[in-house]
Amino acid sequence: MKDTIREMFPILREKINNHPLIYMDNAATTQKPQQVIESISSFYKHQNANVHRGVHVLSQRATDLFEKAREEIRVFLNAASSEEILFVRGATEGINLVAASFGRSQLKPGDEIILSEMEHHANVVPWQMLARELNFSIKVIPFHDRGELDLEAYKKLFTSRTRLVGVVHVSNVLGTVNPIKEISAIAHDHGVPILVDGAQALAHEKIDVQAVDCDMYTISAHKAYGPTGIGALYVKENLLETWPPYQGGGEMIEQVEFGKYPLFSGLPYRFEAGTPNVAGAVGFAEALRFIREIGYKSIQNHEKELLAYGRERLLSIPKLTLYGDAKEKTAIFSFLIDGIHPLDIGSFLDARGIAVRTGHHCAQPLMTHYGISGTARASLALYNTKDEIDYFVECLKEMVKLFI
Ligand code: 7TS
Repeated sequence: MKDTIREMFPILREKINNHPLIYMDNAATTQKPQQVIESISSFYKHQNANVHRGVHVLSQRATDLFEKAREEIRVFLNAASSEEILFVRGATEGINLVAASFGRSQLKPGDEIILSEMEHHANVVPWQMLARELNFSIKVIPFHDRGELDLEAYKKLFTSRTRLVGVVHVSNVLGTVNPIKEISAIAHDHGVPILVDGAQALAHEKIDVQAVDCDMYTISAHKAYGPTGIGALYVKENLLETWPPYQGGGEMIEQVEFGKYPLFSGLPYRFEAGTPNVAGAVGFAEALRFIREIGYKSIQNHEKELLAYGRERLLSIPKLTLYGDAKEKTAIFSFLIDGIHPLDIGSFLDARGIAVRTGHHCAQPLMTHYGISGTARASLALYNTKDEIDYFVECLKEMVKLFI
């Protein structure tokens, strides 16, 4: 990737512990390009107002920008209609919305849902909380050690009581890109809707919700060069029409009278109670423009090169185990070094300016699969370079010499 791309990210000029920042914690959150930062600042300087409720010019400007952002997301995901795009705080809230609205209104005692063993806690805990309340059960798709879902085992999990499949598109620990088109088709053969957690996909993969034919798909802007606190949930319109609102308040009603049940707004507003994160939506749309200008092709070419290079370099380190070697994967390296605690790896690298994450990465069932409690994880993005990988590997080699 050209230097001009790195120059678009002001934070990459930071020094950390007297070293140039090498940011390899992109699965937690990506850095933001200048144009995204500018778009948010410009919104507050020139357009700030509440949306959908004022006749004044600023309110109309803010409303236009907010609805334009929804349309940008629709185009980006190739949803059929912008009524299928709900603004949420992020992937976590998207999944909680599905659980609170669809789940609470449609799941019954004795029902079953299917999740995978490699889910982030965001797609596990909301279902566990609801399962206790409603008495349904959760079945789990196992994965093979190299990090690929066992689709034969998946097919055998369906019964007449299966009501939902929930699967992560890209694993935040292993980088595995799951075959969601195939997983969706299998769910639909059984008449079951599918929810895809796309938090880790948006920055790396072209998403086409109609082509993969999933029913629900959720994303977070901050994992794809956009701001924190904003994301989107896509839900097929014919399903969304049957769901009740899950939060009440302003924006989501047509009429309220004491003594009567409120009359709710149409889609998508029925699911967007209260003042939304307008500036966030503006920044989100700008991040999508940024991705589109660069193009997934160049992003993927670059990241695939980093993946192949990094994998080979890391495997040259004695006593290092890499977790996740799926055929289709993003540039994420989860690893352990025999005899060194992952936390020490994180601190050692931090002292040299390298940001990686350590721990269970909110995927404890996945850790249980491997019989470990956590890993060190370097997750790359479009601005990382081979030189950074070289330095990262040198630091790890130095550490192995010192510690073992
Ligand atoms: N789903 C997946 C697959 C994720 O990786 C994450 C966050 C979430 C959901 C939640 O997203 P949020 O934007 O709502 O917080 N993953 C990580 C991670 O790997 N390290 O920190 C956060």
